[in-house]
Amino acid sequence: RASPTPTPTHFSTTNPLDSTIPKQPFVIGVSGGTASGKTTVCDMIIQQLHDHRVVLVNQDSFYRGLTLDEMKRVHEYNFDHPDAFDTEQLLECVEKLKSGMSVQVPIYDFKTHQRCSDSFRQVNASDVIILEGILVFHDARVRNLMSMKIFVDTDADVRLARRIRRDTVERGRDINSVLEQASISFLKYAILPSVHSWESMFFLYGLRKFDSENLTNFLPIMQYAKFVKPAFDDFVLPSKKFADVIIPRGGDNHVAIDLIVQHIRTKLGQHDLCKIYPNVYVIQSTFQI
Ligand code: UZR
Ligand code: MG
Repeated sequence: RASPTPTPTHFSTTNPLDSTIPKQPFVIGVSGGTASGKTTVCDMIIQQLHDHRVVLVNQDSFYRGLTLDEMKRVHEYNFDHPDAFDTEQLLECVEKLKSGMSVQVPIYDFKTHQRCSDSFRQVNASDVIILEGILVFHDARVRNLMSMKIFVDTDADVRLARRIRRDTVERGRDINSVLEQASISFLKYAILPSVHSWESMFFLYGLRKFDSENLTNFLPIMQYAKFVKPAFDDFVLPSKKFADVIIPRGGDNHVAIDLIVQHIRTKLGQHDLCKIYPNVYVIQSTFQI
């Protein structure tokens, strides 16, 4: 899958300051519950590290495409379980990036639940690799490739509200009426704990008709109650203990992001002395003789 790339210069011995230590990209893992603000945090880090080459790899890209049978029963498919991802492929991809190779990352379509069969996203070797996703801390082998692990910690009700909005915008589901009818705290405390089946959900909403239109409207909430929330409790939250840094309030926490960026800069400066890329060594001013 990886394209044949020339041996990266960071393994070359032409660096006058340091010819022995092979330089490796700085791999950052960013985890947290759905709609916690992972992508926002990553974007902010990338923006602030503008003078380094940074690439973002999403765990989402490694969702397995659904089979025909799974597609027929898509409302019963658990997208929040570790098995929903091709972790072997993700591991191989991050290992290659870490060793300075460029890779082809699959493209996953959230609307069709399929992978794009004929195109990939080319991700080039870089100074910093950010790996983002709900379960990037789950597999120890993936975790061990990370130089820094960040957990974005945002309240569940805030995440649910964002998640419903995002589902509406991205998948054209008419859930606004639901949000107008029921406040988020009502959903959290009254509805979600008592939802055990589609029928009880409809009963709680005073809906007698179990028709396809209602089904579409309630799919994001049903998925949240049945799979997203339990999987968060079972897999995402326990992986928080592996984090080096926990960011409360996600992208709103500018102080935390500033601190993280400073740390990355220090680390890159410390053990690299020079920037890994571009292919010509740039001696940083502080080390110039
Ligand atoms: P983030 N997901 C989908 O909704 N459809 C898919 O085809 C694949 C995944 C959702 C998944 C999970 N849950 O909670 C979320 N469902 O994507 C993870 N249901 O993405 O971290 O950006 O929220
Ligand atoms: Mg995301």
